[in-house]
Order: sequence, then C-alpha cells, then structure tokens
Amino acid sequence: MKPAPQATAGAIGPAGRALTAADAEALLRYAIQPATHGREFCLARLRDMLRIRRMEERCAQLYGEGRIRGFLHLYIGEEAVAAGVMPNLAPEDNVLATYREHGHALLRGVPMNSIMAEMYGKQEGCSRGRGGSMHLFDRGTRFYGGNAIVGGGLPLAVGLALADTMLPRPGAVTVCFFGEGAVAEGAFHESMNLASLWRLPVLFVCENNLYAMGTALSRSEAQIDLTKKLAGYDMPTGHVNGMNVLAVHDAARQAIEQVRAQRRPFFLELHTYRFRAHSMYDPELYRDKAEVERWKTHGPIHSFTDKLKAAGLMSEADFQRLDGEAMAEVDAAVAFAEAGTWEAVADLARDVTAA
Ligand SMILES: Cc1ncc(C[n+]2csc(CCOP(=O)(O)OP(=O)(O)O)c2C)c(N)n1
Ligand SMILES: [Mg+2]
Repeated sequence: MKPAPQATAGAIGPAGRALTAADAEALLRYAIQPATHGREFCLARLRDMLRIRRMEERCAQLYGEGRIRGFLHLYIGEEAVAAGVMPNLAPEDNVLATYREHGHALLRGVPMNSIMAEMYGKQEGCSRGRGGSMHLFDRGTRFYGGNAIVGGGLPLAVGLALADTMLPRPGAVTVCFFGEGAVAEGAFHESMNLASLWRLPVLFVCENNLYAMGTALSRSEAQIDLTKKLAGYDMPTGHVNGMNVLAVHDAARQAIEQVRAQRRPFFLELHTYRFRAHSMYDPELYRDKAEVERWKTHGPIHSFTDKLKAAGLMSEADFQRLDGEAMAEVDAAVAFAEAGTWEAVADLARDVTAA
C-alpha cells in the first residue's frame, strides 16, 4: 500500500544533532497568520491558554501555602500544544496525557471546579480525590488520564484504539500526549509497532520540551530527530513549532484528518519548552537561566497576544476581559475546592481489592 503523505504544515526542526540557539530561533520564527483563522477563533485559543496559565499559577501558589500537596508538574510555557490540538477533536474521541496534564483535562472539557477539587484531594474531584494532580480522569469527556508512569499512556492509547476498531466505533480517534522522555521506554517502541501493524487510529503527540527531568534529550538519545525513529515502524510523521498555537492547530488538524480517514496512526512532534521546574522539587541545575529566558521571550501567550494586536484582531481591552474571566473562573474553582469534603475514613477501603 502507498505510504500516507507526511504532514508538512510548518515542518521545521533539528535533524540528528543537539538543538542550538539558532535552531530554537528558527523554530520560533515560524509565521503566525492570525488573519487566516479569524478573530473569534484566535480569541478562543488565547482564552484556552489563559485558562491553563491562570489555573496553574494559582496551583503553584496554593502548593506553597500547603493547600495542594503531593506532586505537581506545571505545563506553564507549553500551553499552545494542548490549546492547538484539542479544538480538532470530537466528543467521541479519546484523550490521554501524562502527569503534566492539567491543561489537557481542562481543554478537553473537564470542569475547572472538579480539577481543582482533585488537586486538593477532595471527593468532589474528578477522581474523587484519590488521584491528585497526576491522575485527573473523566469518563464523561473520554479523558483517560493522567498517568504517573513515563510512557504509561501509550499502551493504553493502543488498547483504546484497538477496542474502537473491534467494537467498532468508526470514526473515533485516540490522541495520546507524552513527553520526549518516553522514547527511551520499551513501551514506546512496542506501542508504535502495534499501532502501525494493526493500523490503529491514534495520533501520538510528542511534547518535546528538550528535557526529561534533568536529562537533556541530546545526552540520552543517539538520534534526537525523533520523527526518524518512526521510520522503523512505517508510521507517518510531522513536526512543528509547539510555541505557536496556530501552527500546532494546523498541523494537528491535518494529522487528525489523516488518522480519521485512513485509520492508521500518526506521530506529531511539537517543539516546546517548560518555563518552570520539572516539578515543585527541582533546583534546575541542568539548564542555564539564559536558555530559559530566551525561550520565555517567545512565550506562547504573549507572542500570540502581540501578533493579534499587531494584526488589528484584538485590543488591550479584549485581552483584559479574557484574562479577567480566566481569573474569575480560577477564583470560583478554588472556592469550590475549599468548600469540598474529605472522603470518610470508613470509605477508604472502598474499591480496594486483594486477591
Ligand atoms: C517508567 C518511569 N521511569 C521513570 C520515572 C521518573 N520520571 C518522572 S517524570 C520523568 C521525566 C519524563 O520526561 P518527559 O517524558 O520528557 O516529560 P516532561 O516531564 O518533560 O513533560 C521521569 C524520568 C517515571 N515516572 N516512570
Ligand atoms: Mg520532556
């Protein structure tokens, strides 16, 4: 059978060597063309990113105050990835992500109230307070986690897509977000092989933020052009600037249309960067402050805001309105979580089974 065409929308990125500062600049210069997408669409994407950003900034604050405990991995800096991919999905599609999944859950439609209550460990949370930050889960929106295991979502995505193929649920697509650190896992290679061999409708979205905890990709992988790894699995690939919400959207739309129509997987690599530490316990000794600052100058929210204003599609008043709405939603979610209830001690063994 003739191989599927490769995604070409903004296909740029490093090839087989460490990402240099010049590469990063080239990635980030990829043109944003808001006018072709229209004012309402662009404002909706900005709103999506602001909702994630304001929610997570408050989570960081609440963590410092001891209101949220356990692990907390922030997506700040990477919002354009979830905000670009998610609008392309239909209600019947499945979504999986990692422990850095607050933004994915939110944009998939999990209410901010139930996300915040889950962060607190309250039983009004989407996982009844038993999952916490890393295990957001919501059957209603087909958001199948949240997974603390690196690469853990990949075999689950293959299983969901296999079920959709066998039931069948024609037309349904599974989208699995994961970090570039997962490519070092055996489960990654097993999942890519089976998804391609069995022609399963999965979009694999690799969020390449260049680091897996403190390990730079170029220190752990012989081949850092990740799309090349997929040649071994005969899987079509694309890669695009993950700091540009419109570039992400267009590449994801093309990829999802292809997965939906051809019923075979696609690997989409998005070049992005996290602005915060890996988790709340990370002294960040593995990267220069200057590198972080350089990426911050291309932050997905303010660079998009600047472009929208320059294109005459948005005023400062529009921005303030969107931002104010996001902050009000966060205030309400925190109040909801604070007023939530702890699970009764008598219930603790519920759903626990022993063979
Ligand atoms: C199987 C497994 N090995 C190791 C860990 C410890 N660990 C947690 S996060 C992480 C780094 C993963 O990096 P990446 O996949 O790039 O995602 P990012 O955190 O950058 O979003 C590691 C090694 C784990 N959770 N699971
Ligand atoms: Mg990473």
